[in-house]
Amino acid sequence: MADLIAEIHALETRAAAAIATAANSEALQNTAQEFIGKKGALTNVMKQLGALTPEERGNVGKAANEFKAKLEALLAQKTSALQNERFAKLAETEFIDLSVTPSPYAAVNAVTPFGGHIHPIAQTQKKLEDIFTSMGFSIVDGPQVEDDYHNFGALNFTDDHPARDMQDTFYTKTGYLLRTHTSTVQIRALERMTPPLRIIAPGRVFRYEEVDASHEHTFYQMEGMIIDREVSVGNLLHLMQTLLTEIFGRAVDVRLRPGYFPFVEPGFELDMKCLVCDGKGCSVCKHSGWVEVLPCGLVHPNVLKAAGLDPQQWQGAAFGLGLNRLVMMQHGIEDIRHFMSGKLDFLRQF
Ligand code: FA5
Repeated sequence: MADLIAEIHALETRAAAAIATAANSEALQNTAQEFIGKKGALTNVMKQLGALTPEERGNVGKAANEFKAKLEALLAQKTSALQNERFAKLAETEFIDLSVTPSPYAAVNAVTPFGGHIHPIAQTQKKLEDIFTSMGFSIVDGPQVEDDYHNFGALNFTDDHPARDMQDTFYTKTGYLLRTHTSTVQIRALERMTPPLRIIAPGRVFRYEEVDASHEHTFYQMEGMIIDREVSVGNLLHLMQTLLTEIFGRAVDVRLRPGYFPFVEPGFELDMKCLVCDGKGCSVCKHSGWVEVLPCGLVHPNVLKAAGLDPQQWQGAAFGLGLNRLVMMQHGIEDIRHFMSGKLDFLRQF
């Protein structure tokens, strides 16, 4: 019996030393297993109890229980000492200075701070606005939810006009629609301004459109209109040329074709040579080498009349620039869907 009790005391000395030198909680757990675990040293000692008298068994059992209780107390003490040590180290290495103003982009990209910037379409819109205001144009706006009169009726689309189908329209349940073009603002400007006038109207338009590389359901146009005593096709084409040369910083290849819009007469389609494929043919230009960007024409007398102007006294020219496509030409963007994708990798290039 005395041997077994001595063995328990020896275990106690070894265990206490192991606990004192344990470097982390894993080492502590191993020590606990080694001495008081199911297959540990104490269990081995207890296996020898069978050879003892009941009294001796009681004495050895008492020594074993005391050993176990001491060890558990030492383990608990060391665990809390190790934890305190760890927290003290963390407080040094992971110190956060709450008085420093954080970067607004820290959460977006913690590795490389990234400053937000203006969307490429808005950048070009701003550039165009500067060009036009320097030529005496005012910037005007109109609602995106419109009525039939401003989107179609006043623009010389009669009720059963087949050209209404040219622009697939989103209608609301209450008889309104999402404007399909910025030409609505021609009418809104004529209602509240007196000629002579020069306006541009950049804005968002919507079409119930099958989306592909060059067609979006939601895109941007910039309307332009001049009303004066004498306005000619020559004035209009000069304006278009100025606009494109200023934006691209050089002369770009364009072609002019007759185009039909009920609100202009004559009407033109001004196409740009596709700069995504340099006219060779791609999905943006539908393999034609040309992209429709700038339809235009002289304001139809019926539009002037609807606005209460005498077509004998006043003439007008107007254009409806497709902003997304112009920006695609500027930067060689091969798919219109990138603009609204929200992809930062795309946006960061501009
Ligand atoms: C119009 O919207 C006329 N209001 C333009 C106009 C104004 C003509 C003034 C004459 C006088 P159109 O539907 O062709 O026309 O659209 C004009 C431009 O918007 C197109 O040349 C094209 O660049 C762009 N566009 C048209 N549909 C889409 C679309 N689904 N996605 C992206 N761009 C489009």
